[in-house]
Amino acid sequence: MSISQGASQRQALLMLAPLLDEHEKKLAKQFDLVRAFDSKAQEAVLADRPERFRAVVTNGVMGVPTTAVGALVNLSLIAVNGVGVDGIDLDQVKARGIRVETTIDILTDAVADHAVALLLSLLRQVCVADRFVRAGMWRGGAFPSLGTTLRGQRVGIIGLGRIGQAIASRLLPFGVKLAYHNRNEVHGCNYAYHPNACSLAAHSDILIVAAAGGNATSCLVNATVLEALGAKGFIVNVARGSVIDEAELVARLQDGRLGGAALDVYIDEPQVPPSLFGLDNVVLQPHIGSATLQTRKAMGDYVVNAVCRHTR
Ligand code: 8YV
Repeated sequence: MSISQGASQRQALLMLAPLLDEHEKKLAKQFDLVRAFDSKAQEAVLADRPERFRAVVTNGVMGVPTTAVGALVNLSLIAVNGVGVDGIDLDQVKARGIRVETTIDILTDAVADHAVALLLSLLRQVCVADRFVRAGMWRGGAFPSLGTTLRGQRVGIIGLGRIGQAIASRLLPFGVKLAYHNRNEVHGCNYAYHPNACSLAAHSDILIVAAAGGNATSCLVNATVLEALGAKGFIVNVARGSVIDEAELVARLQDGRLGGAALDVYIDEPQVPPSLFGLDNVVLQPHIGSATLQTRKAMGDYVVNAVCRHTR
């Protein structure tokens, strides 16, 4: 075998989202990495021998657009650096027999930890108080408003999957009363089950959204649900922006029909409704639920192994 034959045997790997450097380096030893992180770059790649790709690496938000799956005629693996598959048309990939790997379980603890961090930040005004100190306002008098205790609150969790359950178990020691809404009642779970999000909201002081994104949950938290949560209600979203009617949420936070919100996710990331920026009753995060070094390393290891196993 000549050197040039050896080189040409390297497979091309399409990356629709980045991994940590160490993982990209590992993949680059074996594959010709072709990075296309935005729609323009994707269009160009798909116009240039798309049949060379057998595997795609992506993340939960990017998924793989249906047009890309259509063009990638030899695609047999989608490796998601995340757990969400709402950016993938599962019927389309199933019909083509394309395997989908996710980092299920690996990020559960990190996202659940962050949900609790967001909830406490919101109730105890951690970010507002931080801004108060940084602005030198403390010298002008004590911090003017009191926070809200978590103890004894009625917490409703929307989506009691792995992450929802991990959030629930972290909150129990705070002495909260837990209830949930889920597609189906979770067998063996003794938190109160509500068959719809509105009933859960009406019986909650705090709603935590941990449901998967996608058509089935699009705007599940709508005006009626937010109305039921009420003017003193708080909401935390670590799932997908699409699960909440974002325009309704923003309007209610602005005019006081909702107590407060802590958001890690938005409908059109990285766009965040600018009207939220001036509000003290919101905590805003740039989708970092799983973003600890340890978790991202474990996720990347899983993705690299999945790709290497599949393309051997
Ligand atoms: C991931 C996510 O970390 O798992 C998901 O679906 O949304 C995120 O928490 C994201 O995919 C980045 O890789």
